Amino acid sequence: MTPDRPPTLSAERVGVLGDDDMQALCEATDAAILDGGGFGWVSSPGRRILEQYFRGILLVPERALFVGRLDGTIVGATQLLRPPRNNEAQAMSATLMHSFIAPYARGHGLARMMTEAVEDCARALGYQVLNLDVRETQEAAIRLYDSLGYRHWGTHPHYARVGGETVAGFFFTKRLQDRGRLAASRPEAVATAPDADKPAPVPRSLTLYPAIDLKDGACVRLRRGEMGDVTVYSDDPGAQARAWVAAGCRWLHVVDLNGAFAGRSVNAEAIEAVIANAEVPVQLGGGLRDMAAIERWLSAGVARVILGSAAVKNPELVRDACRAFPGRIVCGIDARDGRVATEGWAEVSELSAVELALRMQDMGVAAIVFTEIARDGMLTGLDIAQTCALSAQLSTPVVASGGVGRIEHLQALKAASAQCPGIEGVIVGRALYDGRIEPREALAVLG
Ligand code: AMZ
Repeated sequence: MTPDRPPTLSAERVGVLGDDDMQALCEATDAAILDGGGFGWVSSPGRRILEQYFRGILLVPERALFVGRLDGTIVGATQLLRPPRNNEAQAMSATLMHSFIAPYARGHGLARMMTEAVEDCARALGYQVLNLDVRETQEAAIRLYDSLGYRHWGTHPHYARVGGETVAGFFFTKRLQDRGRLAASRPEAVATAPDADKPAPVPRSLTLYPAIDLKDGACVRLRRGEMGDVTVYSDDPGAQARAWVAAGCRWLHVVDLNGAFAGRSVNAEAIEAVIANAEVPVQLGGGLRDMAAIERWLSAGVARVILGSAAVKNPELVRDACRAFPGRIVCGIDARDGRVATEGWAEVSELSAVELALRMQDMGVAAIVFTEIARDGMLTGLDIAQTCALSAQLSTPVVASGGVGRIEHLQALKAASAQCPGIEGVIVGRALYDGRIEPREALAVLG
């Protein structure tokens, strides 16, 4: 940076982190932690952990990572956390956390820019309130939040131990929406507001996961998971992946069907073709039953792995995997009459879907994909009531699956998600392949 040129500043949400950005982010984080401020850690956890942590954030739908750049280099970061959404009150508020700027980049106003970027994002997602907490020793941050209109509403006297000292923590909150927006959700709060008839808050967007189910190397769809009732749609999984991405899809959902029956990956070549051709994150399930298989696919470029049978039969594996790969382990719960099926759905266990989901949530899975087997491939509509009931008992996001046949089914899910904010996305297979639903139309409805 030359002294006579003002620095360029920017704050943005990041979706992927290249090597240079990751390096700069870890360095800035380390410097901020060593300086004693602005992050959850009180001592440096080391480069490997930091890297794992940031990669994990990018894969957890409930978290959004924002970075601040000084002359193009990342020098700080903050996160928007969309907390458990079990009820309406929780669904109203988001949290700003782990905000920091490296000591060498302070004084330019980047922290303010990042905070405003987070606020804009939270506002666009329909949140009414942004909460945050900060140590009493972080005086610059306290001044900043004060000047941005945050209200200090509480103090925790034993908030953190820093350098052998106990320090207090301050809790701040800010109302994000204008009075018109607020009126839509709490009419009594602004009964006298002249603009009380403004529309309701923007509902959150749902992720569309187009399904690539692989059988004998080809892209297929089954009906109710029966291997005998199969429709082959493409014998080129790589081309199929490209097609869904070209149509605007931001994720791919891949299942190795032979693998789910065999208990090990069978369609490895086809999966590799999908990974090589997908410019978007891929989640993969089917036949992943041990740590070696999980590691293999995560290091081969899969963003998240889905564990189904292992969740029922080997929960310790799920726990260990969640610890080793935070944010990258998803549980697939496939239910027949509310009971969980395994081994390619050939076996039905005694376990209820809700029981398993709660256990998996405790293990730390990033999301739960819930499939109603009776509807899968039948085009008759999702089991929205069951999916909502499940998500209402969880703080982990739920992806709905099984039965989408028409655009109205997605509209119904979107409408239901206002009451069930834990629903994060939906898997669509046959209806997309048959052209009953156009990807762009689906993305427009869900987005
Ligand atoms: O259609 C089926 N018979 C089927 C299917 N789609 N069987 C399993 N699966 C999927 C699950 C989950 O994503 O929905 O395979 C995954 C689970 O595999 P596993 O091997 O972990 O149980």
